Parts: sequence; C-alpha cells; structure tokens
Amino acid sequence: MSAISLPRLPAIASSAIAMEVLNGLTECPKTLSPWLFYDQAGSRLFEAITELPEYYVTRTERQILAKHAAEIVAAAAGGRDLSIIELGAGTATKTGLLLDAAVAHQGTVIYYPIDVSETALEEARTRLESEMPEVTVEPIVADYTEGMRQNNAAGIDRAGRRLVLYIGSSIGNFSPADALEVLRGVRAQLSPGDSLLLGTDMVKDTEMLLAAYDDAAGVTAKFNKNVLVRINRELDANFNPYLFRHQARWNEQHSRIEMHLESVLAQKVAVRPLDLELRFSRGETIHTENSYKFTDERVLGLLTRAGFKLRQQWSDDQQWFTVYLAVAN
Ligand code: AVJ
Repeated sequence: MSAISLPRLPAIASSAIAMEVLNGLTECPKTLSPWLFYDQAGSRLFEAITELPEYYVTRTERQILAKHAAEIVAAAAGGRDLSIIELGAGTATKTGLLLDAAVAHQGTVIYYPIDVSETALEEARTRLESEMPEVTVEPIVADYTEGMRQNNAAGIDRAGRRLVLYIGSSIGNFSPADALEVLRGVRAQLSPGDSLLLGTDMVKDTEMLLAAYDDAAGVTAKFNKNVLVRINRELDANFNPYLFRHQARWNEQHSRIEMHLESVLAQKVAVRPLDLELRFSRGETIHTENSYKFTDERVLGLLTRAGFKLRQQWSDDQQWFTVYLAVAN
C-alpha cells in the first residue's frame, strides 16, 4: 500500500461529473447539465429559491394542488385504489397535498418517490411517515426510466390504478425531443387507465420570467455558481466563482429561460486530474440550464404523442402555471 492518492484518480476521471466536464466544457459553446446543480448545497439553495418572492413557480403550483387535490385523486382513481409514483421527488414537499387527498379517498396509500438522491428520499420518507401514518413510502433510488421500470416490474398495485406525478415543471429542463422521450418512457411502464399528473410553467411576461431566474437577493446566482464550487471540490478544479457572472436570458425562439455563467475576463481554468486546461474569453459563457416555458398547445402535443389523452387541466387565475391530468391510452 504505497500511494493513497493514485487509485482515486481513475475513479474521478471516469465519474459522471468528469464526463460532464470533459464533454460540456470542451465543446463550443460550453455547456453543463442542470443535474450538476443538485449536490447538498445546491439542493438547499433550490429549496431557498422556491421561497423567493420572484419565484412564483412553486407557490403557484402548490395553490393549484391545494385547491384541486381531491378532484385530481378522484379522477385518477376512477373508483379504484390509487398508488402514487413521483418522478424526481426530491424532498417531496408538495406531494403531501395529494397524499392527503388519497388517504381521504381510500384510507391508506402507497407512495413511490423516484429520485437519484438517496438522502432526499430518506428525508421524505422520515417526514411523510411521521406526519401521515396512513402513507407507506417505498423510495426508489434511480433515474426516472429505471425507477418506473422497477415499479412496474414489482407489479404490486395491479388491482388498482397508478398516478405518476411529474410536477414542478421539472420537464422544462428537457428539450422538446427529450421531453417526449421521457414521457414515452413513462407511458411504456403504465397500463391503460393509469395516469400522469404533469405540472408545467407557462409562457408569460418576459420581465417576470427573468426576475424569477435572477432574483434580487442573489440566491439563483449562488445556485448557478454552485456548479463551479462543486466542480472545484469534486474534480479539484480551480474555478474562481467571483470571475463568473450569473446571467438569465429569455430565448424567444425556443421559448425557454437560459441560465449562463459569463466569464468576466479572459482566463484559464485547470482541471488537473483530467489533465484539462480550459480557456475562457471575456464574455464567453457556460450554458448551465434551460427552463422551457409552455403553452397548452405544446403540452397537449407532447401528451398526445407520448400516448396519453388529456383528462382535465387546472390553472391559477393568472394562468402562470398549469397542472394536466392525462390518462394512458
Ligand atoms: C427545478 C427545473 C423546475 O427550471 O424553474 C430554478 C430549476 N433553476 N431556478 C426551474 C431552477 C433556476 C427549476 N426546475
């Protein structure tokens, strides 16, 4: 047992984060995937974002769910027992509203949160099971596709119906083509009559959108820059977060908010374990996230092409956010 650091290097160099950095930061324009935001610090920052005055998304959807949860559950259950699956559940703070409604509907409910973060799932399980003894939480640590496959293969709830929650406009991180693939993947693991509850953020006033992704307190800026901090820590890189500026842009053509990190000067950044030297010109950006904003037409097109039929939809008075209940054909 000589060099302790040696065996670590190949492990680092082949990790998912190394692949992202190798692929995303050596291409032009430079990009990074949004999943990189969600380490422990980033997940906490996202929770803080959901409470910002400018970030209307979470509270608007919560209001819609609070108002219509009973109706949603009844429509999805169709007179049978319902089990609830959630994609990208995180700590599942909005789900309680629907679980409450399911308990009122049928007495008990099994809840399968799917998430890649085991710690988030354990937190959700502990909190939900202590607050709601009628709810059995069966966490699935996996990505959406694999998680849905596992849930389906287990086949426990065949007598009843399944409701898949895909809320929070998380689908907005995907390009239209990838979003369609995700929904088709979900549909493939469902039986006719099972349903999907999809929450999407709608196109609206540009100033309002930009403010939601560039808040006055700078929380979103910190969330965005946290990817650099994470890459420094996990890949021993030497990004100086102060030399990058947070930027939110509205891309009208693609109907999406983009987040970028703009290099404020010409600089070089080293990622030593990957033997990488990255050059940035002044004003060059790393594109870190797309957050697509939807119209009814777009969502209905997606649902239809993925093999679902719209059953009912709910919106807030301002039409900022919409929740769609769609049934698998
Ligand atoms: C979790 C993808 C829905 O796009 O609004 C919030 C992430 N990024 N502020 C979103 C996010 C910046 C969020 N989603």
